[in-house]
Amino acid sequence: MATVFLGLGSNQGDRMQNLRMALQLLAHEVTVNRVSSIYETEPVDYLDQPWFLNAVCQIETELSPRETLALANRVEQELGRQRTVRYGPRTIDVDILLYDNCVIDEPDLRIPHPEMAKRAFVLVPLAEIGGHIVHPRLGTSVDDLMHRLGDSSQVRLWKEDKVCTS
Ligand code: PH2
Ligand code: MG
Ligand code: MG
Repeated sequence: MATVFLGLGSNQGDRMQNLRMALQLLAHEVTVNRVSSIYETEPVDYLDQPWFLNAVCQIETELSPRETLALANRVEQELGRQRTVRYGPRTIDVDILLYDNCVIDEPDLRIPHPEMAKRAFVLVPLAEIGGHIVHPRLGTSVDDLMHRLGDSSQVRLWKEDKVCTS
């Protein structure tokens, strides 16, 4: 059984619903153990796009890294993701951040996620559910990576407006 951390992001359509649906689809195939809070985050890399909702979940699975990638891609397709601009807007992005202590460097599959250590929108939710996890390439915990982080882009806890009818 592998313990895997997935990053989820959405900045098109009903962002919250997209995250919920992605988690539901994942839960059909793997055990979703923990889900971070949802954060509203300023776009990075490609700046001219709407703010994202981001979260991280921890799953347990018998799927191999490549099978987990196929599952992530399937969830993206089912939620109607169109691949247009690299780093650009998307209904849903499902990224493998960490897969046990695996280090994989293949053209279409890089684990740990090559960008994770420099992204606040990944490290803030990841630290919430896996701060003690050690990045297998850098040998540094997620908590420490967060403290050393140079990314000043905004990451705010997202509170849904709840309409109370009772
Ligand atoms: N994903 C990207 C590029 N930029 N910015 C934020 N805030 N959140 C994301 O999930 C994100 C991004 C490419 O995957
Ligand atoms: Mg991504
Ligand atoms: Mg992706």
